[in-house]
Amino acid sequence: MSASSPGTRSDPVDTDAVVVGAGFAGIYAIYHLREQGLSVRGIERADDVGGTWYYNRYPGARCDTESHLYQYQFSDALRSEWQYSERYPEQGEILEYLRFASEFLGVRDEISFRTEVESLRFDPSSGTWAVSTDDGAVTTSRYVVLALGFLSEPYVPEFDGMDGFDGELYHTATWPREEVSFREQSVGLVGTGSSGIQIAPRIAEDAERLTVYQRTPNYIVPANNHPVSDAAWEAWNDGFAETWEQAKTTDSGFPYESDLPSAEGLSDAEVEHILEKRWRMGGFKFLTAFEDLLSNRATNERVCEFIRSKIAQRFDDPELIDALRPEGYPYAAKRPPLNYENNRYGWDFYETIKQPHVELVDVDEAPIQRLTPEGIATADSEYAHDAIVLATGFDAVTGSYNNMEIVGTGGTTLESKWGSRPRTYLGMVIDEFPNMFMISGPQSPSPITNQVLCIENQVEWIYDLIEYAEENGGDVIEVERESVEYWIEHTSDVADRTLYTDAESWYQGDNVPGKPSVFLPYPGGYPAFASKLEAEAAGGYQGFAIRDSPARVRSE
Ligand code: NA7
Repeated sequence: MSASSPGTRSDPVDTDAVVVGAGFAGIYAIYHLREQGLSVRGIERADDVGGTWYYNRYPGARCDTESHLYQYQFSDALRSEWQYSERYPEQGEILEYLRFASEFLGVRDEISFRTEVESLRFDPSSGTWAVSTDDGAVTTSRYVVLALGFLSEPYVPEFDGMDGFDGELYHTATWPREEVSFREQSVGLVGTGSSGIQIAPRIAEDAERLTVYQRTPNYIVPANNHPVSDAAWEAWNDGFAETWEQAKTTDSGFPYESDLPSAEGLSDAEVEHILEKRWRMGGFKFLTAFEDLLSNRATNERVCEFIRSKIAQRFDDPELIDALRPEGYPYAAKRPPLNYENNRYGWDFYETIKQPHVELVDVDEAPIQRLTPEGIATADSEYAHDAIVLATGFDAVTGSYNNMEIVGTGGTTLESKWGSRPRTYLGMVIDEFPNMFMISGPQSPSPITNQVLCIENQVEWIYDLIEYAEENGGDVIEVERESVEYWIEHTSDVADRTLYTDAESWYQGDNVPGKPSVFLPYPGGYPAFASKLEAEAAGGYQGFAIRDSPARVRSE
C-alpha cells in the first residue's frame, strides 16, 4: 500500500506514518508498517533506541519479565541471533538487544534521533497530521502512531526546598550516563518500589551510609535470578512457538499455569505447600499460584500472610519486621516488586536493610516535609546527605502524552479530552483524533500483561485497520464516540470486579497528587482483549466511522 492507492490525494504528505518513540513498541511499529508498504518516519527524543530502558540506567536496573519472554517473537531469524545471559535481563543488556534488533530489522535509518515532538495537529480538510518537532520542522503524515511507553514520564515529588539541597539529586528514571560514585557519602534513597528495591543494594555497597525512606511496605517476592546456560536458552528457543501459544491463553500473557483456581477451602498445609514451591520458582510464577488471586480477597489474604511470614523469618529485630510488614492492601493490586541479589556481596533488598550502615526510615507516620541544604527533613527528624536518590516512580500510562500538544478535529486538545479520565477504545484510538493510534496506551492491557505480546498484537491490529480502511472505506479512520463510551464503562466494570481498586497505586494514578484516580490498564486479561480486537476486525470495524477526507480524490 502507498499514498497513491486505491484513492489519490490532492495534497501529498511527507510520509504515510509517523511513529513517535523508539522502544519495543516503536521499533516494531516502524518495522511492521514499513514491511507492509507504508513510508514511515520514526521520531525519538533520545540519541538511541530503548525507550524506558534508555533512561532507567540506574545501577541494578533490571526487568522483572523473564528474558526469553522479553524479546520479539514475530521473527525467528531475529530470535535465533540473540541470547540474554540471565533469567531476568539487566538494563544494559536490554538496551543492547534493542540496538541489535533495530539494526537487524533495518529501522534505524528511519528514525530521527534527538528530536522531540512538540505538537500534533490534525487537519480535517486533508485528513492528515502535522507533526511539529523541536528542530523547527513540520512533517505531514497520514497516520500517527504514539509508542510513548507507559513508564516514560518520571514522577518527581514537589518537596519544598528541592532547589536548595547542596548535594547531588538523582532520579532513577533519569539516571546520568556517566558512572555515579557514592563512595564515602551519606545517601538518602526515597522510595521502595521496584526501582528503589533494585538500587538499594547497589548504593549500599558503595556508600558510607544509606538511609532508605519507605512510605508503604511492599509485598516483595524473590526473583530467583540466575545465569542462563546455552543449553537452557536453546531449549527455550526450541519450544518457543508453543510457549507463546500458551502465553496467549492466560490473563497475564505469560506462559504460567496456576496450580489451583483458588486457595479458598484449602488447608493451611496445602496452601503452604503450593506457595513454598512457587516461592522457590520466584518472580511472577509466584503470582500465578491461584487463579483468583486478584478477584478473591480470601485467597489474596492467605498469600499476603505467607509473604508476611517470609519477611518475618528474615529478621530478628521485631521493629524492622513491623516496619517492613505490608498490610492494608491486597498483594499484586499494586505492582509487586521482585527481590534480586544483585550486588557483589549478594545482598538483596532485605539483606541490605540489615547492614549496620543502612537505616530504614518510616515516612508514612512522619512524612518527608522538605529538602534542606543538608539533606531531608521529615515531620520528626532531619537527616544529612551528600546525595539523594529519588526512586519515586512515574506519572504512569498517561503522563507521557502531556509533553506534546495533541489537537484533533475541531481544535479539541487531548488534554481537555482526558481531563477527568482517559477516554479510548481498546486503549488504541480516541474519538475526535482520527488516524492516531496508541500502543500500550491507557485502557490497554500492557501495564499488567506481557508487554511484547501486547505490543506485537496491537501494532499488527493497527496496520490491519489501516489496510481495511484504505481498501474499503476512506482515508480518515475515526472511532465512534459510542465505542469509546462502551470501552470506558467496560474497563471500569471489569476493574471493579477485581482487587486492583483496593490499593493506591500508579495503576490508578494515585501516586501523583491531583491526578484523577481511575484504573488505567485494561484489567480483563490478554485473551479477552485479543478476542475483542479479533471481533472488531471480523465485524468490519463497526466501532469506527471510516470516510474520505475532502482532499481525497477517488480514482474509481
Ligand atoms: P513506584 O513503584 O511507583 O515506586 C515509587 C516509590 O516512591 C514508592 O515506594 C512510593 O511510595 C515512593 N514515593 C513516592 N512519592 C513519595 C514521597 N513523597 N515520599 C515518600 N515516598 C514516596 O516506582 P518505581 O520506579 O519503583 O517502579 C515503577 C515501575 O517500574 C514498577 O511498578 C515496575 O512496573 C517497573 P508509596 O508506595 O506510593 O507509598
